[in-house]
Amino acid sequence: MASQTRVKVGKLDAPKVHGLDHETLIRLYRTMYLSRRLDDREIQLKRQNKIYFQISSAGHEAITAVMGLFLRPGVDWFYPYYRDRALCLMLGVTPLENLLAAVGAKDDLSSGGRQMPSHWGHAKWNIVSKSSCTGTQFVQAVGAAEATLYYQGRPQALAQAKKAPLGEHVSHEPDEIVYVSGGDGSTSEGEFWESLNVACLKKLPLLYLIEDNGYAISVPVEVQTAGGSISKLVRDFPGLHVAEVDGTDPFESYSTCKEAVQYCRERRGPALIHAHVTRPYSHSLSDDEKLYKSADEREEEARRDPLSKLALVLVREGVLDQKQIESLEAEIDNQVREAADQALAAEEPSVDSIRTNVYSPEVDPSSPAFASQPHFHGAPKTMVEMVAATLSDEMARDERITIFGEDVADASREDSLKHVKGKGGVFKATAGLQRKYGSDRVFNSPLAEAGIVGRAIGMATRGLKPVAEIQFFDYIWPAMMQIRDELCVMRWRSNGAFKAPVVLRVPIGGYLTGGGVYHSQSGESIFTHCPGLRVVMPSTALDVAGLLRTAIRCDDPVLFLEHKHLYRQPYNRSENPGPDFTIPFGKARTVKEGTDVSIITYGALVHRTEVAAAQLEREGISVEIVDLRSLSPYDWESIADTVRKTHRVIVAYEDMLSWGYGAEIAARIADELFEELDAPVKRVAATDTFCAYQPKLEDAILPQTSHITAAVKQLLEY
Ligand SMILES: Cc1ncc(C[n+]2csc(CCOP(=O)(O)OP(=O)(O)O)c2C)c(N)n1
Ligand SMILES: [Mg+2]
Repeated sequence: MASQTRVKVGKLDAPKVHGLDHETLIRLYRTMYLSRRLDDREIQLKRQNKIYFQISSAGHEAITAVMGLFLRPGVDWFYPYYRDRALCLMLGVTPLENLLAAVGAKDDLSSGGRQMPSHWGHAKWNIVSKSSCTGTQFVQAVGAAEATLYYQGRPQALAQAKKAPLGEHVSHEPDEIVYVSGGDGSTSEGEFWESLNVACLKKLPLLYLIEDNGYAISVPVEVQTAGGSISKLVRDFPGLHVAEVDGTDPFESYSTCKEAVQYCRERRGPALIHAHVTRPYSHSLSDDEKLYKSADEREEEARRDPLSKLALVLVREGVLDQKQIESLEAEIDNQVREAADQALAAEEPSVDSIRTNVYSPEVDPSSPAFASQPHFHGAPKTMVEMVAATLSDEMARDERITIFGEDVADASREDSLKHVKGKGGVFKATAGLQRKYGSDRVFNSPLAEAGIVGRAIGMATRGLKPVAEIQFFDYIWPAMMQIRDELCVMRWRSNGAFKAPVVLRVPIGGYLTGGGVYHSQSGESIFTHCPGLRVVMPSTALDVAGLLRTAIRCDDPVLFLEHKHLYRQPYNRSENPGPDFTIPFGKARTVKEGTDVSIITYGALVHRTEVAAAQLEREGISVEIVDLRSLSPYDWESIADTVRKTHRVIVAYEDMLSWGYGAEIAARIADELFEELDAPVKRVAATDTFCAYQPKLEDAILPQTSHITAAVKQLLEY
């Protein structure tokens, strides 16, 4: 740790300086100086083209180092911003670990060389992997703090989480808190406000540090934040402890941090510290602040530099004399030099390593372990009833499962539960679950999709199994950054140190006669385009049971797409196949065997294809139908087998014709199975436009049975 005091303290019995003893002051100075020298060394390496990026913590060192005095590595949970080097050093991240990240070494603990420098992550110290996104951390930290309260009341969930893969990093202490930091600019992100809302609603033990250096790259704070002060804006959040402090002053920072940490530890609610700091080294090495900051302003900032200010105090107060400071600094310079030499000699990641940790190395949801036999019981259920039944069975088995989203609870006001039937989701997919499993396990969230996904990520990172709902696919977009840049990437970017195995249930699709453009969208290819995410889309109640259970039991994030039009159809119902029925991902279902033409499809088009095939059968045409069920991974073997059998193939999908999911399947068939084809690959899909409100126009836009029969006949003409 960087905190060891090797320089002899001159006057140990001397009075404290503004409440801080000499040893603590020297520890702080050591860490702050080390942090600055690591920045300087990285800058030098960047200029020598030995590393590719540098972003400094210079000017932020005092408050972040002081924060490290009150937080406990490996006990509290951390979501630190990229300027938190001094905090990370205080927590135990070594200079070598800092520089291994800078050079992108194979053994870099934060990402195995996959992320830019200063993107902290350290499983042992509970420092959760951070992306480059400026606001995503806030809602994830909320989820982590929700896990704190959940584990408190659910010890069995904690025991189950410890037994799961990466369970060695699952921990819970009764007085643990969660720390999250961000810059002045990051407070303009919606996720910051979404997080504060939930933190205050739930009185979470969450400590925010807003490091206000007056700029977000070149944008000054008075242009960024209404009124120029974030602490003024948030003061009226109920139960939020708010403090404003000169973050370059360790003494002021000390009492401010102490009080805020205590507030959170005592479970009085969340706290926010607004710390004014400086940024002497421009935004990053890719920026030159002289382009937008005046010389006067830069000079004034230099006078507030926390490092030189603390050195002066140490000498003035007799904590260290000039010579002792010089020798302490020389010792640290040496330490940095040695660490840099070691880092520069470190092994680089191999080229094949880029494919590791995209998905769980322990649990393969496409493996035969997930193949099972149904044991049917009860009356036939619709797809939506099967969603609720499967969730219920899984919740009984695994206390780590939480369910939340908009309107998913039966009734948030528990008093009302005795008198009302309960809502249980706008489609009733979660009906009865709150009543059965408790309001801590099934609850409504504020109307905030990025928050829903971000919170789920935070919970999953801590070992829980959130099954969150996005009410309609059409409204998933506020959560897109959380999905694409966080959920899918958490395991890969941390090189397997962290994971986010969230299940996101999302009603999708059209054919609603009147759903209109905002209740009918498809767009699954946007998500199959995201490595790290599993995407499934069942077309029958039986497949819902098997695939949803696999989604919950696997250790990767899963987008579980439930077609709204299929929810209550009589033709896809099934008896309950039992509480252990799973279906492996990436295994298609042959709906019907045939010899003349193959139709590869999924979702709402499966049934339409069956109807078309029955009509064609009467005309003597034999159609084979393959329901993919799982879109990423998908069953290339089954696709190839059917193409080799019939030599004529249609890919039928509800998404738009161009760039839709089936376009890629068609392209791969044309690419890899060209020799097998007796006719071109045909696509049947939606028109490249939006669904219309008028049902008649919707029919013209979405693919229908008649389009499928016409396409089959066209193919047979070749
Ligand atoms: C979501 C997102 N938008 C834009 C960026 C590009 N970007 C990186 S840092 C930054 C400014 C951040 O300012 P602030 O939060 O004040 O932090 P500071 O760098 O000043 O410490 C921007 C715009 C990003 N990384 N993420
Ligand atoms: Mg800033």
